[in-house]
Amino acid sequence: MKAGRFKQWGAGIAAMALPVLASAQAADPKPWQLNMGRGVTMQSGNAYDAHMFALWVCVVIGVLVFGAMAYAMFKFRHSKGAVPDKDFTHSTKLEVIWTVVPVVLLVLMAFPATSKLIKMYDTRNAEMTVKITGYQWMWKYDYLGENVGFTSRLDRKSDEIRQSGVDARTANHPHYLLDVDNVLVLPTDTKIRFVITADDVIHAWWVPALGWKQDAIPGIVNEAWTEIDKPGIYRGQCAELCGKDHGFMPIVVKAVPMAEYQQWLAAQKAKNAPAPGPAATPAAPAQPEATTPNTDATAAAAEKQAPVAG
Ligand SMILES: [Cu+2]
Repeated sequence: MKAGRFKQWGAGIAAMALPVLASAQAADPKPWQLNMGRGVTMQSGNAYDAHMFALWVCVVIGVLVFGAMAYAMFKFRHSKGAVPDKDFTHSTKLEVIWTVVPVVLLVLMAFPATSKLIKMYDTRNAEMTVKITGYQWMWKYDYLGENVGFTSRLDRKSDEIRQSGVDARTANHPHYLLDVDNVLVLPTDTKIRFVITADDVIHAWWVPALGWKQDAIPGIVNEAWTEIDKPGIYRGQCAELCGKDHGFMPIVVKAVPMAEYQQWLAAQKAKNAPAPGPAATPAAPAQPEATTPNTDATAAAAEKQAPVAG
């Protein structure tokens, strides 16, 4: 019984320590991953470092405080003849110490955090811009100046599973509710600026591996940027409760080397080019689907304004 309990604790502590030691190399979260991931951008690395710094500061404080408490409890106990000091009221020296030390620590932590935050919001010198628009319940991506744009919504297989009523764990979908029909393709090692807005209610665009999330608010254009270090598939979700299908508007970013991105972009442009004859209509990108008549009308209006709509 006792050995079993120790084993459990051992496994728990190892589970907590391992992600710290391995600095959570993988971008995708793992089952039972307790620490945050390092991600694949400068911003996510900064956030991770700030988080680890604060974590270790807290660990040291925790060990000192609980250590002192445990020591006092065992050393000065009644059965050992300890006598309480009934006249003690306060100690100015101690009060100064426990005020000054936390203030110094907070200032120490604020300096790197602030400089990192300032870098995080510096969208200047971006090499390209992608406009992200949130809809109930999908995302629309426009590559500004490229005449390329499309909507990105939950993959049909996930949608079928969720509406079928079967237990999703038996459906054997490795990325259930995390796949989309059209992924956001981005080049690596490129500073990409995002302008983020919404067409109906507030959403939030969040891909943990990029290290930030940004609100998508109707009538307001928020900015963010990224520069992805390594190619890969990075998944995210809407992070602002936006209605009944909030949980069903995932995000998939596919980061590829610049040459591959250029190829993909050229193919997308060819797809959007006007057809040579009236008979041959090219396959138009998926239109925002009607969820309510109102949403449909506004989405259609947005489509009309955007030059990308075929
Ligand atoms: Cu949403």
